[in-house]
Amino acid sequence: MIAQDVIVAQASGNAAAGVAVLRLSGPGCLAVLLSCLREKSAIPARQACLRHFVDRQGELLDQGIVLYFPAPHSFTGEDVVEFQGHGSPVMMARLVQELQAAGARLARPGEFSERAFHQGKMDLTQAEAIADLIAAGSEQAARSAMKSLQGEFSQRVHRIVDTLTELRVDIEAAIDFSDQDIDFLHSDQVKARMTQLHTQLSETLVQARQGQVLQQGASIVIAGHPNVGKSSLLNALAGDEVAIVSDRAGTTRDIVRQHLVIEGIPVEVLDTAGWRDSDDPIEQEGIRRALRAAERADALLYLFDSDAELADIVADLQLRSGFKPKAQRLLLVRNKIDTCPHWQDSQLWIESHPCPVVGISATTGQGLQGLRQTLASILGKTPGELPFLARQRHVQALQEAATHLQAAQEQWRAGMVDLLAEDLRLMQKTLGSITGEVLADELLGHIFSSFCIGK
Ligand SMILES: Nc1nc2c(ncn2[C@@H]2O[C@H](COP(=O)(O)OP(=O)(O)O)[C@@H](O)[C@H]2O)c(=O)[nH]1
Ligand SMILES: [Mg+2]
Repeated sequence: MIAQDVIVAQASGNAAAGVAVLRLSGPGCLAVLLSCLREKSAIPARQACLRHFVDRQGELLDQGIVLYFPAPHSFTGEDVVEFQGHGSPVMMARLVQELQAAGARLARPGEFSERAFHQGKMDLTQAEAIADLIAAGSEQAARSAMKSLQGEFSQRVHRIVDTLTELRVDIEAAIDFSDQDIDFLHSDQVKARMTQLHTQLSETLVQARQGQVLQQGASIVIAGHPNVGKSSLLNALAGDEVAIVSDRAGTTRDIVRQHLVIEGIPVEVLDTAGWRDSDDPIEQEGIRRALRAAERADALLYLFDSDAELADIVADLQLRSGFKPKAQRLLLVRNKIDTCPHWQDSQLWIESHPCPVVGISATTGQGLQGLRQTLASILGKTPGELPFLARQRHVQALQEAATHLQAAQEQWRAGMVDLLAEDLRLMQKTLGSITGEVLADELLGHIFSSFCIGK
């Protein structure tokens, strides 16, 4: 796909700053910019040139640096020219208007990246990584995005596809030579490749799931009875007086939200109204919202007082009618252990799932570090290598590929060679959607339109 028109957008954020960057891309973009410059002399490639930006009457609007990147050695792979002017949002908007009058069109969100993708400058995961790097909610998320941008995720997918292609060649051979005595289908080579494929896919899926947590962030809800110290815990995690703490039950009603980074994961922590029977309609609404948030949470911290019995806790969790938190997302937190020194962390089986029980003191800070680590592991973080960043779309595609592989393995064992070949073909198609090799245009458009303008 070759774009014919020249697009323009401010590539830097739209805030007052020392410098702002306008970017134009497309054949003839240099001529468009030149028509708005006082100096008509040529702009050499990749060299900074000081120029004066004028309006149609020749009045000076801004002065700045012009940089020209002829195709194909540019971000989009097309001719690209940049004007680095003063970071005045008002003047930048005016310069964009002038460039539009000179023949450029305002870029759609993500259109620069979209053109880079179509020109083969990067694949889809890399283009998505740029958007995710810019939007990263923590340093770890940003570093993970850099890994994906460098192509680490794509390379992994390509390696899986390589193994898959080799396997498909073997299977085709098995089909071609099916009338011979040799059992091609169950040769050591095919066996080894099946196993390798399974290992590669599972390892990539584990990493992608972790990368997705970093990309999306997670929501953590603090729930429990009144006065157990929920608001105190939010404040302790935030290191700030975010929520009102009081020994009066029923203080917190509205949900109090705070964005934080816990063990490198961008999270939003929600402090909610304490669960109890109340006649006050406002408090009742607060409790209803608390339960709804708790059900949706990626991790639910259920807080209770240091002297509470664990059996009562479980009963209490099960008592709330219609409330079903997922056991694997549940973390039981015994607060105020400063008043009860003989406490040890443990675990409790709920719905045949081991739920960690950790002791903390929101007042003294004791146990908070352990709580952060346990939380991070509930959110899917495992120690070791920093994962590449991934999106929900990628995880879904990998899961789908795993389903095709499983079906393929069953056909393989049953000796159904044609069905096996078809499952492998579907698997390859699914993997191709991750890097964008096979993806419908409207899906591509949808992905790029979620980027911001100037990207
Ligand atoms: N000793 C002790 N008191 C605490 C601790 N955390 C909270 N409190 C006290 O418990 C009371 C209720 O705290 P608050 O955070 O408002 O509870 P919430 O109703 O669950 O939000 C306040 O008087 C807090 O000072 C703790 O770790 N140790
Ligand atoms: Mg509170």
